[in-house]
Amino acid sequence: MDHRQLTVPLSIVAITLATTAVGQDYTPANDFYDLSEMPETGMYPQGGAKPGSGGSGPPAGQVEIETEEVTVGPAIFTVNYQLFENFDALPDDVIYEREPLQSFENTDGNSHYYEVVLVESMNVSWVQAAILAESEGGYLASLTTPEENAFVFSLVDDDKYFWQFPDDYTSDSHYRIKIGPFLGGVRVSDTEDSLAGWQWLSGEDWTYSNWAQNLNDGVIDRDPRDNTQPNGSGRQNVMGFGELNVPVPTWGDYWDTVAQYGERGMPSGYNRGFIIEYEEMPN
Ligand SMILES: [Ca+2]
Ligand SMILES: [Ca+2]
Repeated sequence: MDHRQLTVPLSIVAITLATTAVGQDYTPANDFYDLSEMPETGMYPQGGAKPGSGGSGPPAGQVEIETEEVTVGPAIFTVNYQLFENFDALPDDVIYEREPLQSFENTDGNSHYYEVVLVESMNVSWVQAAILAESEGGYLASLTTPEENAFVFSLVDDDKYFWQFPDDYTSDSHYRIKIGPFLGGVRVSDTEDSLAGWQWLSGEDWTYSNWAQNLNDGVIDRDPRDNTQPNGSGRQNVMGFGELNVPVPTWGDYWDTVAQYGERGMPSGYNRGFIIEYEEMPN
């Protein structure tokens, strides 16, 4: 199972890595989305410098969290928030619900099991979700056929699994986009080509994809920008359902800082869950 190797090394790397890994390219509004009601957690240092406020670092009374490199499958992430090795280790303010396993027989005849994890507290990053899936003996779901994609989407086809950017989030036109549950695709590429380098944590070939399309219909896609996914210009390296204005079975690529309130000038949004796939019935 080398292809699913996941380690959380103890080594601490230079903090500069965090700022070179990802850059933001638009300006936050003055009246930024108020995060004061969000739960306090080590998952991201709540109360840190809010966008536009200048400064950085942890809020008073909170421990500085070192930046570290974390290897997840084929990818390396630089994170500045605490990670937990399994569900039992999660702090109490991570509020989640693990839903009953559902089985599905894919077109190759293999039946796998799928577990939706609803994270109501919206404070589990893609990296953390991948670690939790691995700790259970599974992986973030790989959707390798239209049939599997349709089945898994049917498990999360509800607004409660999709986080929506609030209207007052930013003066940027990226409004009311919904970020859906995380899936197991990760992009490993040095290029700016958003389509390049996608891999499944399962190790399966990336032969099927279902990226969201720009619809300009005013209903499903109210974002006036060209919003065809993946649109990360090589900087949105994890993925999940969504990135349109209603729950959709198509995919968006996301910043790995989604669900992480870090020092990068603005949060990249939140996330309300993820899907674990098991090749065999877990214990
Ligand atoms: Ca799969
Ligand atoms: Ca995207």
